[in-house]
Formats: sequence, C-alpha cells, structure tokens
Amino acid sequence: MDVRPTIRTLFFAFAVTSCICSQDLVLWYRQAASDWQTQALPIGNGRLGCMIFGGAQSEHLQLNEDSLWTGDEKDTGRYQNLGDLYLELSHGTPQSYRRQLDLSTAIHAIEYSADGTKYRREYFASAPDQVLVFRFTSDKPAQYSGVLKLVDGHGAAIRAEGDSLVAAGKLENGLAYATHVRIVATGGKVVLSGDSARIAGADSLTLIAGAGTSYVPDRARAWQGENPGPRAAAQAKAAAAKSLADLKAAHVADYRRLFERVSLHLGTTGGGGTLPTDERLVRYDKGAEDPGLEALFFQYGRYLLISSSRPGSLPANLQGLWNNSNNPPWRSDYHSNINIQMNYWPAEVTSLPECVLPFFDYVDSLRGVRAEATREHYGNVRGWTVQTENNIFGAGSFRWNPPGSAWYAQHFWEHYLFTQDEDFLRRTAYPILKEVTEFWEDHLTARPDGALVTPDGWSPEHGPEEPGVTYDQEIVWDLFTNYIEAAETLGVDAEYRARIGSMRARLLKPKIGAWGQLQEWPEDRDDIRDEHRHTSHLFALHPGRQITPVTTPDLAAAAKVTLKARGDQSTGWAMAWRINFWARLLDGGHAYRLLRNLLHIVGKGSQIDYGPGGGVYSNLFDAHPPFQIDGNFGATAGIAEMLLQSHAGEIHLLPALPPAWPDGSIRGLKARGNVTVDIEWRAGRLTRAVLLSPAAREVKVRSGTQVRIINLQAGQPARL
Ligand code: FUC
Repeated sequence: MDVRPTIRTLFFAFAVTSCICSQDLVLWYRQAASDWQTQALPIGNGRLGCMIFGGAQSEHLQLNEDSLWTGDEKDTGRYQNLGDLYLELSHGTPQSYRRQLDLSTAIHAIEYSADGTKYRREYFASAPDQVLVFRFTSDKPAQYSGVLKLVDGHGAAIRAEGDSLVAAGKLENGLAYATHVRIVATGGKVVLSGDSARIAGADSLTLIAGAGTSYVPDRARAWQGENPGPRAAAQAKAAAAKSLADLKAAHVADYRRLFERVSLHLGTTGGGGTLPTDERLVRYDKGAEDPGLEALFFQYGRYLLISSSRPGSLPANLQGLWNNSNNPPWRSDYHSNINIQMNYWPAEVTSLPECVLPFFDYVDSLRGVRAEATREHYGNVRGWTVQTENNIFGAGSFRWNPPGSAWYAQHFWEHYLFTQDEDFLRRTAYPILKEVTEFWEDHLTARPDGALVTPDGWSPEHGPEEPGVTYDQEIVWDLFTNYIEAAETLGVDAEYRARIGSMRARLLKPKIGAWGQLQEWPEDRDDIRDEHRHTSHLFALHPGRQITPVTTPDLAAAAKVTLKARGDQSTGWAMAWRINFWARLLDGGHAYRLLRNLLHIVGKGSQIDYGPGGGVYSNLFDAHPPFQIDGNFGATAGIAEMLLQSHAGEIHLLPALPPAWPDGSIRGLKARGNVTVDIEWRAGRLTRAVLLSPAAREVKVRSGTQVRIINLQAGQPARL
C-alpha cells in the first residue's frame, strides 16, 4: 500500500467525512452477525467470495473460491470452504454500532466507536484486481492493536511469508489451492509468525486476499492448470501496490457499470426505510406496506448475481459462491431440474447479459464428459444430457434428468434473443441447440397412437417414472421450437429444421385433467390436495412460452387451476417460481401475494426442510430452508416479469402490476430484441414508456388491451 506518513491525515479525514448516505439500496443492522447463514453478509467478485460477520472486537471473515471442489468426472464431490480470517482487536466495547451493505457500490461498511475513538471499515471484492479488500481506519492514530489469524478450510498449516499469511494445500482429487493474505499497516508494528499477525498501534490496516485453485474448465487438460500459489500472491501484491483510493475507484466503477443499468422505484408508502433491515422484515411480516423493501429485494438479486457470476468465473451454484462447509446441503452444487436455470432468470431481463457467460462456459466445458456418460447410460444416442446433481468436472449423480440439457439450451437461445448477438448464436448457441436436439431425435419414442414421448420421464422429484411426463414433453417442445427459430435466423439446415418441425408436431402435448388442472402426467392422477414444491409441468407457462393467456387460453386457465391447488406457501425457490407464473398469468395481485410470502422472515433452520416453511433470513438470503440462492434470483426475475414481458412476440408493458404498487418507475429493463425499456406509472396506469434499440426494428407494444406497432429507429428513443 503506497501510503506515506505525510498523507496519513488524509485517511483520518476520509474516515470521518465519508458517511452512510442513500438508504434505498442498503441492507443494515445495529448488531454484528452471530450466524453465518442468516445474518452474515456476502461480498464477491464472481470468483472470490466472503461472508462477513462484522464483529467490532472479534471479526470473522469466511472465504470462498468458486472452483474449490472435491470430486472428479465420476464422483460429484462437493463445493468447499476455502478458509476463515479472524481478527481480535483490543479496544473496548463498541457503541453506536452499524454494519451495512450498500448495493449501489458493493461496499460493506462497519462503523462504531469505542473508548472515544471512531472506527470505520470498508470491505469489497474487486473484480478488476481479483482480490478481496478489507480496510480498517479510525479517527485517531495508533488505535489498531490485536491479532489476525488465518485458518485453512482443510487444515493446511499456515505460514508467514513476508507481510502475508499463506495457506496452500491439495485436495484428494489433486486440486491445488492457495490463499495469500497481505497485511498492510500504516504506523505501528506488525509481526507475523505461524498462522497469525500481531498488530500493535497501527493507524490503519488493510488486508488484501488473493486466492485460487489449479482448476481449469478444460477436460483436455484433465481439469488441471498451473499451481495457483504464484498467481494468488502476485494478485495480492499487485493490489497492495495500488492506493486504496485507486482500488476502490476501480471496483466501484466496474460494479456500477453493471448495477446501474436498472433502477426500480416502487414508492415509500408505509415507510420502513429508516429501520434496520431485520426490524424492517419483522414489521413487513406483520403486514406493513414497504415497497422500498421489495425494491431492495429486487436489486439484491442483481447484486448477488453480479457478485457470484462474472466472465471467467464458474456459474452461481446453489449458494451462489458463499459456503462455509465442506459438506454443504445438496453439495452446494449445480442442480439441473430447476435451480441453476432459476439462477439465470434475472440476467437478461435485468440487463446483466455478461453475468450469464459463466453458465455458458460451464455447459461448454462439460459436453465431452456428458456425451460419454449419456452414451453409457442410453446406448447409441447423439448429443448429451445431465443428471440432477452436477459438479464442475462433468460428473452427475442422483437421477437422470433427461430434459436438463434442453433446458440449459433455452438460455443460449434466449441470450441471442435478448442481445441479438448473431455471432454468439452461430458459434456458441447453435451447436449446442443442435446436438441437444439430436439427442432427442434419437431418444424420443413413438407410442402406439403415434405420439412422440420421452421414454424415461420423471416429473422432478414427484410421482413415478413413466413415458411422456408433461415436464419432459414441454421442454422438448421448447427445445425444438428454439432450434427451429435459431436455424431459421441463421438460414441453415433447412431440411433438418423441417424434420424437427414435424417431430414437434407429433410430440405429446399438455392436457387438461378431470378437475380442470394441467396434468402433470399423461395419466390423469393429479391430486387436488397435493402441495408439492415442484411445479415442473408448468414449464410451458414459465420459463417456456408454449402456454400463454392469449395464444392458449384454455391451457392457461388449467395452469391457473393447478397453481391455486399447489398453494401460496412452499420452499423459497418454489414461491419465487410462482411469482413468475402468476405474472405470466397476468395476475399481479397474486404474484404480489407470493412475493410477500417469500419475504417472510424465517429463523435459523440449517436443516433441509421440504415443507412450506420458505422465506428469507434477516440477511435477505433466500431460505429453502436452508439458504439456497435460487429463490433470490427467481424473485428478482419475477418482479421484472410483473413489469415487463416479451416472450410472446410483443413487448408487454406492466403486464401484472399489483394494486400494492400504484405509482412507480423502472428504468433499463431489456425486452427480447435488445430493446431497452423504461416505464413509469401512476395510480396503476402507464404514464410513460421509452423504448430504445441499437438497430432499427419494428416492435409490437402492448399496454392492457391496447396494442401498437412501433418502428424503432436505431439509437433513437421512442416515447409512448
Ligand atoms: C431440487 C429441489 C429441492 C432443492 C434441491 C437443491 O431438487 O427439489 O427442493 O431445491 O433441488
């Protein structure tokens, strides 16, 4: 850290004047966290993550690196904890304590006073510098004395190296990992020995953590790259050579470039904005209105995606990238029957298309292993598919999920639809769409009545295995439709496209059952009292497009009957999905009811619970329970879906605006076709919309029952 004593006064000035300002985008608390899952707060740069407890006298920082996985191509293994930093400070009891996470800057700050000194910390995870930064200042010199300790998640011995504490080790699968924590103090004295650094009378303190593993997403290299130690050390060293102001400015600029693309205002009716987040949630739970909290929850999903999924990182797993256990629930893995897909629902519509790239790279990396495993399991088929549980080396476990790869392929096609990036479509999306289509061409079987069915269907985690379950059929319909449209767009494979078109026509289609419900299985055996969390047979309503209230009103009505029967209480992710369903059914009031149910504050619950007890923790993490991040992402997508839809050939403004949000505005959402949409409304009615497309295009715009055709000129905002 390039800080000379002559400019030390500047730091004190900084510490005193920098205040905690905009409340709208802040999670904050009057006490430190005492529990990882429910109270600690996350920061991340896509690859490196940290959960922060924020204790004044005893700080605990739990560290993650997203590729620290056990397992291999055969064994699914588990996502691992990297390690922990503990800092014990020798000052007295804190007063006027506050910790906060500011979503507008992705900076976690802590302020308090003790023994007449004002203390302030700022923590952030820098994507440009690939390090975690923890900065400690105060308004008086020489206030920092204490002990910093690094603990490795796998018991590796810690060594002191220059001004760094270093952990390095190897997992049983041969994956090497390393953590380098540089300790930079101004004033005072720092002595490193063994696993600790003793700090005496420092004016300020900066910890800079670099970390990595030897993982590479490349089967041809047996998933092993170079030893990560030198790189982690170099990253920490390079960051430490920069001024804190530069590090912070680069981080904030980089983060804001993504985050600021979308803003949402739902008003401040009912207040709540001045309360700490945990108290605010309790008040909300008792029925108070707090649209500001709902907008905060929307933006939190975007914050979490930016923090857990960046170009070059692995995709967001079941816990994003935050995990303090070496045996986490469901391995903290990539579940293919809803969860990893839900993680990416908000990405395109809330204008974070680059955050999906890790998912595409991940899918690309596992194609080889999956093709082999698929042939081993299914015999002579082309293409590939996945099992339910998946790791980063292509291995899968638990049951096969035949349409899993087709659902992945939907994201590739949608990325093209949203971005209009034809190069991506040609080089990346189309080959995947085609090979997965070929899998189904080989795998579908004809029933005696001629209908094409998936032979080994299983509606996720519900009911028996049998041919033609609705979930499979709808996803294959979606795949074939996406494939055909992709081939048409590129003007390729005309014959094959026609062949897939005729196969699509023969697919067994969704059916309406005895009590008016959408059937989950080909046999009508749905139980009206069944409140199972999975609603897989509604895929066609969302995220698919086979069922819409306009094009297939009868099936949409049946989907509504099913949804009503399944109820409004479930696990976190299941409620998040239901927000999206009700939005697609154009019922804003019901979508809102689900959002409220999801924003129900729940307590500890680190055990897996499949009951209806989902909600959020006081840190706004989604509670399955336990913590599972898909519900955060699904809710953000659901809120977007209430305000803008574009899956049915038209841009639908305010399709499911709930009565609870009479006035508001949203800026920067994306509609398919790469159209940026700003919307304002008053008294529940659209007052202004602005559409902007980088290329000239004709769009159909719906508001209520009014539909208009608008010719957008390249780069010219069109006001409605
Ligand atoms: C799916 C769901 C569970 C859980 C797990 C991680 O299999 O059925 O509820 O979310 O993924």
